Amino acid sequence: MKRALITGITGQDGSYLAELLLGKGYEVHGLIRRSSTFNTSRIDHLYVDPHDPDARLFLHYGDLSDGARLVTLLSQIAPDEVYNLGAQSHVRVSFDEPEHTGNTTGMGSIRLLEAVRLAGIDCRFYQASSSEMFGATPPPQNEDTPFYPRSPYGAAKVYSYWVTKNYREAYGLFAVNGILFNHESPRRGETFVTRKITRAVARIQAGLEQHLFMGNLDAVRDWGYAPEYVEGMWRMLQADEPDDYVLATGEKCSVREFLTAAFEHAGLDWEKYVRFDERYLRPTEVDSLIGDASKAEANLGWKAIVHAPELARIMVDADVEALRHEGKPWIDEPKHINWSV
Ligand code: NAP
Ligand code: F7E
Repeated sequence: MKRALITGITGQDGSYLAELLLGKGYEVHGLIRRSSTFNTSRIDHLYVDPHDPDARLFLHYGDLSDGARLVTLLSQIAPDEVYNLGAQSHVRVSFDEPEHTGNTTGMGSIRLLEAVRLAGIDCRFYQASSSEMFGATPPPQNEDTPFYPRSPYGAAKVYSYWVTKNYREAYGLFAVNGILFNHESPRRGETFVTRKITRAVARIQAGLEQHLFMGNLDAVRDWGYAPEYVEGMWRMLQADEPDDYVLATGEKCSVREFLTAAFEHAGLDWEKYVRFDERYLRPTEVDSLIGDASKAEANLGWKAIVHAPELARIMVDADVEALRHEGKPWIDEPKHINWSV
């Protein structure tokens, strides 16, 4: 049985990757952060009590800012594959918390690479690199496109990209960079633009909200479907040789076009509801990201299937369904609170 360690297992990609690897018969270990409220909602459906002899998912407290803990965990778990998905992953937030973003999204990667080296284990290493590294370099972008990051997040990812490459060259580690363009799903964090839109569509349709406040609608992205992208991550680690790969759909879609598709799917005209709020602008914007994933198609047999318009429909349907089950928060609330204490 192969053993994998996933940092960022509680995030969008981590949850899909854990599902994929468990489905392939792996034993999966996940790094989770201690938090005062539960942060495992995306993987709760996968969890089996570790006392159960059939349990194959194990969670460990840790943090990418704590190098000693990473060395201990790598030594104890001795994984065959390490997927480094943990990061402060929000571009806008990286302008508010640049130092924290550098410490986790950048330095976190070298702590994990060092932990692999110091633990002396033989494993394959996946680094979650990002199209944000291309930043201001015009599309189409592929593995040979120069980096020009436009945020502390993008700059931190560039650092992680290069140290991953360096550990491959310096120590012969099977280490790869997956340079992934935006990928979304119903599990996408609520403050990323696609999910913010589809969640608002569901709430506006249900009469719970009247307006959606947005920033730059002209930005162009290449939006794919997250479950397909975690399959690409896995394929990169099964290749004969370590190499870096772009994963993308190759199709462009502006924020405005995504808005239109999402609202139209619910029978709504977005222009009646959307308002501008400058707080959602970034000090420096990435205007256009459109990926060329032909290397991944040629070497890994990977190709994106779901494109932006269908993605918008999948996400709207999921948010409409989620709202149906959620009920109204003010009615549910007393059920969760023990007023007598
Ligand atoms: P996400 O939903 O924001 O998940 C991020 C994960 O990182 C969460 O599990 C989070 O834990 C964890 N994390 C944050 N800070 C940490 C720390 N200090 N120590 C350990 N774990 C920490 O991100 P995602 O969309 O799944 O993306 C996965 C990775 O791919 C990220 O590295 C992201 O930057 C990168 N990426 C994403 C995209 C995309 O379009 N989704 C594209 C390119 C690259 P909590 O749950 O406790 O917050
Ligand atoms: O913004 C514009 C915003 O926050 C997309 C992360 O997964 O993908 C993601 O980064 C675009 C930007 O994602 C709002 O200005 C307009 O141009 O959904 P986003 P992102 O910045 O592209 C890359 C590949 C990653 O690696 C990152 O981890 O949408 N936009 N109005 C808005 N964005 C947000 N969040 N909110 C708005 O109201």
